[in-house]
Amino acid sequence: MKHDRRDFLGLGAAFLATATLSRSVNAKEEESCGHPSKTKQPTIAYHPKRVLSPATMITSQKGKNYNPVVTLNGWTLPYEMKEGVKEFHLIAEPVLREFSHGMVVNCWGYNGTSPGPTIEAVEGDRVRLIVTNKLPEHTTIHWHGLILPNGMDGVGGLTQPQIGPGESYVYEFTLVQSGTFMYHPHADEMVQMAMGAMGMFIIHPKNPKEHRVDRDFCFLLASYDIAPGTYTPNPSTMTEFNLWTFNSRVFPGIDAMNVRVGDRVRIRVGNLTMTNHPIHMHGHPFEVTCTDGGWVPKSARWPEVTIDVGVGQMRAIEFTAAHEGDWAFHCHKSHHTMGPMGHGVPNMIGVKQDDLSEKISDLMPDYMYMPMGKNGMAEMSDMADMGMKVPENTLPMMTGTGQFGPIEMGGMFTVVKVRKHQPKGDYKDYGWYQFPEGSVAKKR
Ligand SMILES: [Cu+2]
Repeated sequence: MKHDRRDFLGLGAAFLATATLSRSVNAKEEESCGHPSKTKQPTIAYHPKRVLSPATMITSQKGKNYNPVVTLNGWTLPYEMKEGVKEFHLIAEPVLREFSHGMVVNCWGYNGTSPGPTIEAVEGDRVRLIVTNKLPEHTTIHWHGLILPNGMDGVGGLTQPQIGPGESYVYEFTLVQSGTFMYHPHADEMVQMAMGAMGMFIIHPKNPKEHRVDRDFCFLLASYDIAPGTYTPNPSTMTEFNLWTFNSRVFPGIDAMNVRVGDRVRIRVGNLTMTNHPIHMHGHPFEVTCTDGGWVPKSARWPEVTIDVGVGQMRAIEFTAAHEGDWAFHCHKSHHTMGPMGHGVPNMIGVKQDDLSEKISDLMPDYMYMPMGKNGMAEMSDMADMGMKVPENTLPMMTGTGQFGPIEMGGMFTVVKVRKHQPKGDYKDYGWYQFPEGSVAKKR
């Protein structure tokens, strides 16, 4: 079933759907994947079931001989030490994820969030991962990139029986490598990953002096097809996704990466979408220092400002933050830095549309015609701000506002904030960069 926005954006002009139409699309979507979908905007604010309290953070970081990763808009899973084994509990379950202010999505994830919490451990650790399935169908977890006994690899049918709804399975193995890895189901993958079931698995080197950085960020790339006005991703979509996310968040809902001038910075990016993403960093050349296959030897590294992260791959990039400012960090496929509303509309660049609006409203008074992009799309950068009606639970195509005006992004985009005067021991976001006088490009 392809309930495409193109269907109601057709007729040779751009329309915005009415709420009625959106709801019928949503009802169809519920049938297609059997997931309990919301037909109304939830009235409660989104809260993950397990909020990482400051107390948890202190406990889980006490005595660590490594610098923990910062998961963008995410968290690290606490563990319990049981007779020398680090024991983690993962619960696969339906979750609500706020993608950005104004959009909440029915996802599948782990422990209350999608993506699930980051698992962090140290090379040489013995780990026990207890997986409980609260999804409506069977699942497994595959530990992507890990060297482990075959029976722990998590491929349903091939290396283990599927984990039925309500069942718990135990995975236990020793971590014999360090680097950046991922976890995801290897059971009905098409549906479960399209619904957001995935997470990161970070293994720090045994020797804390190896691969040491000051700031260590990580996130997963995920894509979704959620028809405007609806709440549930369509898992049958193969190429036509309309939401492109860092950790199931879209700009401006994505955390900035705050660093201090002089910091060695690592950003680990895993790709569990169905296409590649050329990830681009402004202002700082970087090197790829780690893939999901392991660390890249120093002699084999070269400078880049864009690195293509292929499907099922992980790339960790590193650079020394040298230049103060607000540096854009984004996927370079321009449609991947856009929100859903407005994709698939007819090309109106250069088309005279002055009387088209009246003609269409005569024919179809319930629809609102939007004279879209005669001179480009920038003129409709934030439809909601312009007082235009957008379907419920739907983000605009271009949004976000900086100190100089609209940023016109909406997908895989965030900012690396490099600051000279970031207070010691504090990486809070203190807002936009204060440009020295005379340092900003200006009108002549
Ligand atoms: Cu992309």
